[in-house]
Amino acid sequence: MAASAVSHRRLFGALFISVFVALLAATARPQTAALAHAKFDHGTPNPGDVLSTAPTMIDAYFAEDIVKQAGTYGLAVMDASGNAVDNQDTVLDDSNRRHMTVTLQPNLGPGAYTVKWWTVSDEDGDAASDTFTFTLAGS
Ligand SMILES: [Cu+2]
Repeated sequence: MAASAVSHRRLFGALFISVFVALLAATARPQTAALAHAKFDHGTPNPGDVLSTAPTMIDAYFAEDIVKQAGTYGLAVMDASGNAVDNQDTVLDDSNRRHMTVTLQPNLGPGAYTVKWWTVSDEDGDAASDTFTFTLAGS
C-alpha cells in the first residue's frame, strides 16, 4: 500500500515535469516566430533600384504567409511629393499568400517613389509595416 502510494507520487511528479517542459516549448516557439513577421523580402522593383523605364506594377514577396482579411494588408506607392500613384488595387495572391501586387498609374515621371506595405502574419498574427524607395531615372 505504502509502496504503491510512493510510485504514484513519482509518476505524478514525472507527469508534472513533462507537462511543464511541453508548456515551455509551446510558449518559446511563438517568440522566435515573432522576430520574423510577414516582412517584405524582395520584389520588382527592389529597394534602392534605379529604373530607366516606368514600372506598371509593384510585385512584392514577403517572409511569411499574409492573412487575407480586407483592410489588414496592402501596398501603396507615393511620388516624392506624397501623391498616390498606385491604383489602390492590391491583390494578395491566393496561390502564394507571400505575394502581393498593386498596379501603378501610367506615365510616371522621373523621381523617387516610396512603396508602403502592411501585413498581418498568418503564422503568429503579428502586424508589420514599412516602406522602401526606388528611383525612376530621367530619360
Ligand atoms: Cu511575427
